[in-house]
Amino acid sequence: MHWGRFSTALLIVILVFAMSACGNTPDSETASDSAEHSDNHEGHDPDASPSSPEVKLTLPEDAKAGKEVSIQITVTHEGEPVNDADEVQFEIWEKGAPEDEHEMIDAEKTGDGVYSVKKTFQDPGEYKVMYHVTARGSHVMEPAETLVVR
Ligand SMILES: [Cu+2]
Repeated sequence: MHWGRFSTALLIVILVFAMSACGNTPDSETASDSAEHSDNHEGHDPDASPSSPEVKLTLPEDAKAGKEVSIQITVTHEGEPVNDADEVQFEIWEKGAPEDEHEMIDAEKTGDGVYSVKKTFQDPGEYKVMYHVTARGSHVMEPAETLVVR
């Protein structure tokens, strides 16, 4: 069994799913280009292949209803802060809310590799927070994290 080939195919499936899940279509040519690229260079020096940026989500520790909080991510690529992200959005919804009630908020760059939004939750409850980052030819998103608002 060709595990290498299988995992490349799987990666493409995940990538395509991630892009369609987003509602917008980031540069799909870049995606197929880089997939071809890694195919052609299979078995070569791994440092030479393109890598995705890393994203770290920081949720407010003490979120209270009616009080503005800041939600932020830090984006790095190969150990360096990324200050030229093409698009950073936060998707926020109350736990259990249908897809059409998910709020998409464009983030602002507020520091070195840091992108954030300010948000006031009107009601206490459990909220889901997810980021969508398009940078350096990759789209990065992780399953939502839970934010408890008291
Ligand atoms: Cu996304």
